[in-house]
Amino acid sequence: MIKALIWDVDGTLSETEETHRAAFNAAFAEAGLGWNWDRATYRRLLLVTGGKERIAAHSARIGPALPVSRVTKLHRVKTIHYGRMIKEGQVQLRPGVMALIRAARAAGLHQAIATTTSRPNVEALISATLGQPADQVFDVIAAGDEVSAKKPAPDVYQLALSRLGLAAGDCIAIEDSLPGLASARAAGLRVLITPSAYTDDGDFAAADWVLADLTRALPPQLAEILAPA
Ligand code: XBP
Ligand code: MG
Repeated sequence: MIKALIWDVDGTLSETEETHRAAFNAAFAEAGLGWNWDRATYRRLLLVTGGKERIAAHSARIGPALPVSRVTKLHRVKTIHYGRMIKEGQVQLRPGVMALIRAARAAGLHQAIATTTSRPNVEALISATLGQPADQVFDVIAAGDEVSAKKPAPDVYQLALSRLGLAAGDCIAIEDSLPGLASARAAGLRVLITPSAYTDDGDFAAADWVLADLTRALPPQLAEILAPA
């Protein structure tokens, strides 16, 4: 019996990674680092989950590795740029997302978020795209800055499940990436994948369902619950 949907954020609710990439580059320019991540570089770097971890991995690869304090400061500046860009209206929800959020709510399903990004970024995105505070749209929010191990570790999905008070078998995860798929599977959830601009080359054979986007026919188990009574 499906009792909840657990939503990934970046790439799933919205194509936000282009805005993250612009925010990273704005922080690097402000710091006079001379780094500029183009799309091909960023696609590769997205295999490292977490913005701080991504900056650290890049600096270690090109050397010299930046000290943790410098990485943390860069990421803090990046997050300020990201929030500003989102508030300026740079992104909207992916097709079918708002309709599914509403239909699931109407059908009495709980809705949660399980994301690698930080809580402030979730707040900025939901208020900019849905015009409401995130905790009025989602019953539970589990963010990357609340767990010690980010996706593909199961921690953030386990945190969402414990806050929902539900078993993994009662929930479906909606994701866009291989780290997200691995994380949700490791937490015991069934996974619906909607590949995004930066993950469209992924091998999602391990997913329970793969849809181009949420305007396509939903899995029957979900569609029948959402069908109007
Ligand atoms: C995707 C991520 C995040 C974002 C950048 O998160 O891996 O790191 O790329 O956000 P999701 P931060 O699990 O929602 O797909 O810089 O805040 O990490
Ligand atoms: Mg994602």
